[in-house]
Amino acid sequence: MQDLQQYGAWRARVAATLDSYGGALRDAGLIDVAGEQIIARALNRLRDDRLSVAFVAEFSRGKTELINALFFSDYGQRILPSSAGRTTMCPTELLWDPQLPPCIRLLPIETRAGDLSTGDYRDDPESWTVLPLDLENAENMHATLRQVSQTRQASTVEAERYGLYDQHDPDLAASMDSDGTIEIPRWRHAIINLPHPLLKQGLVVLDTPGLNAIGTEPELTLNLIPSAHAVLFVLAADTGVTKSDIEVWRTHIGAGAGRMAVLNKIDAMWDELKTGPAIEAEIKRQQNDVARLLGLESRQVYPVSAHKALVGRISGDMALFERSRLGALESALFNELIPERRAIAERQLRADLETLAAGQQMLLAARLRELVEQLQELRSLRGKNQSVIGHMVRRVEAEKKEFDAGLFKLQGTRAVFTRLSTELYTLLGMDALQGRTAAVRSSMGSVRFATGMRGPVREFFEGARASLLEAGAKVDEIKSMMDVMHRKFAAEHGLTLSLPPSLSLARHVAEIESIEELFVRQFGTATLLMTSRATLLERFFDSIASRVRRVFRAANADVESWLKVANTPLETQIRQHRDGLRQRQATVQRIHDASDSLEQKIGVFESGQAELENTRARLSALAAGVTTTLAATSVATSMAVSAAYDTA
Ligand SMILES: Nc1nc2c(ncn2[C@@H]2O[C@H](COP(=O)(O)OP(=O)(O)OP(=O)(O)O)[C@@H](O)[C@H]2O)c(=O)[nH]1
Ligand SMILES: [Mg+2]
Repeated sequence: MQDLQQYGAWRARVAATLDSYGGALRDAGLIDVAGEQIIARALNRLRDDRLSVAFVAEFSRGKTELINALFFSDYGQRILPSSAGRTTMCPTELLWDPQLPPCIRLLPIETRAGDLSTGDYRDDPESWTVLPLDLENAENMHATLRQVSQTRQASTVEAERYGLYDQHDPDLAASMDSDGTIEIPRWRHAIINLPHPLLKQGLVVLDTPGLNAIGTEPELTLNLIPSAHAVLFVLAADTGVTKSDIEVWRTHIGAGAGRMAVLNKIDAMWDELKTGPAIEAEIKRQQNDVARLLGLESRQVYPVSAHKALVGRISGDMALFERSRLGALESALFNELIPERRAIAERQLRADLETLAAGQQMLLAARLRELVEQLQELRSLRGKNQSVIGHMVRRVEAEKKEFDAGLFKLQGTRAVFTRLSTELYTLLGMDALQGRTAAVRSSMGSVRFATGMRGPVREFFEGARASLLEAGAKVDEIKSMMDVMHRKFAAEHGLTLSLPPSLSLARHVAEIESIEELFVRQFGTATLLMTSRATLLERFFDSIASRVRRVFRAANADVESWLKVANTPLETQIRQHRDGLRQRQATVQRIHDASDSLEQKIGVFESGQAELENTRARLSALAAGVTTTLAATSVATSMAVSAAYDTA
């Protein structure tokens, strides 16, 4: 837990140093639109860096109890409802969004009748029922949070509409009550907004309902579980590993990075009639069994007692807490997660810093060059008569005219740029995507068999991928056109220009592919498909469409900001060069008119040059400060760095 707080503090320090570096660049006028974009994005990333941990398992394995024990024992009682039988009825997220008051937001189950996925509803506050949370009173808070286990009776017709009932599914048919109704969850999704210290640091906890609820909520399978940084799979020592446990593990989790298995309820083995070593051996044996069945190594399975850990923490019984072994799971969770998150953040920030420094150096170098040229020009005027100076005035003027003509020629390439940009936007058009989504939806409606529905969904993925690939090719085309234009312009006017940044859409293509993979995992095999699974598949497609829309929106945003900055190196340089020319013209003119003394002017330029050198040194020190804060592992060192930094 401390690790998470430290990571949060590290992020805050890096953000602070980065912010002052940005401020200094701005003051020195050495940052362009592209640079501003990099800083804003990096600061956002540091602020919103979330760490999500999902708990997935069959019902009653103790997921919720584990969450209570790991994160919320400081409330002095069980905060999320945990009890025998099915308890958590809807996916429940715990997080802190400072924009909202402490509350629980609940999405009614009836929304499952529509075409929208839970993800879509996130942007629509109207659809959620909001209940405030009374932070002062843990009892009241617990009572409000019991909403996540609420259910109600529904007719089979209604339940079928939500994809929650299927007469051909023997398990579901058995759940029918004598009056012909079945019990369904009251809510589809819950988001608990809580200003808890860990949640404030960016931790997001996802509790899921057990049983086939995981399989019926596409948002879980397609989005929340795959995107979680850690997934904890919970088994219980008293039930052992059942067939349905294995099924959940295979379809929804599987071995991989950030995946951990927990063997809960080891207190069931605390038999007073057995010796300590005998109990120990028993636990070890179960741990090995679990590992073998899940295809993990034994050390990747954590035996714990969530219940005893919670009791131990609440009652201050440290011996009991020790015996619960929760400590080992806790440190493994954070020791594994945080260094990795940090390494990713560090890598991104280093790349950002390099780009910023390169941009700054280029602008500085250009400005220095202008200064040096002007100084040379002024020095060459020493001892010259009026007419030579007059000649110089005309030469600068000619140079400026030529430059302006060059700018005019650039207008032509701008038109090409605009045309290509429009073509790019068309490829990524949201309307076209919406059209294709509707087409798949209607062709799904006309096939009665779920197996027949897979074709259109596959084509949908194919189409989405093709559009992104084509868009990527268009981006490359624009980039090479811009490169040529930059090189030509730089050569014609003797400027050094850096080439525009490049953009890759590969990560969006990869995301489409991973969504498709999840779809295939769940629906790809013919055997799993009952005819009546059609409603479920439709629900899934809605979620898939929603995810793909999000990918396209992200790709559009990338393209938009890239197009905005693609031109900036050229434009900033042009502006700087033109200002330089204008200034030269004015200076020479004033000396020609004898309103300024030559020596005085030379003095001004010389001190300007020295000042610029100073700025360069100061900015490199600031940039180095950010890098040191980035690398600082201990709080002490990085505090020292930021202290030194503040005085710099
Ligand atoms: N003996 C013992 N009981 C536990 C332990 N952890 C949880 N339980 C009990 O097991 C029951 C189920 O726990 P929950 O936390 O509700 O389980 P869940 O996995 O969240 O179940 P669903 O919400 O229904 O999916 C509750 O009665 C808990 O008190 C444990 O370590 N030891
Ligand atoms: Mg639960």
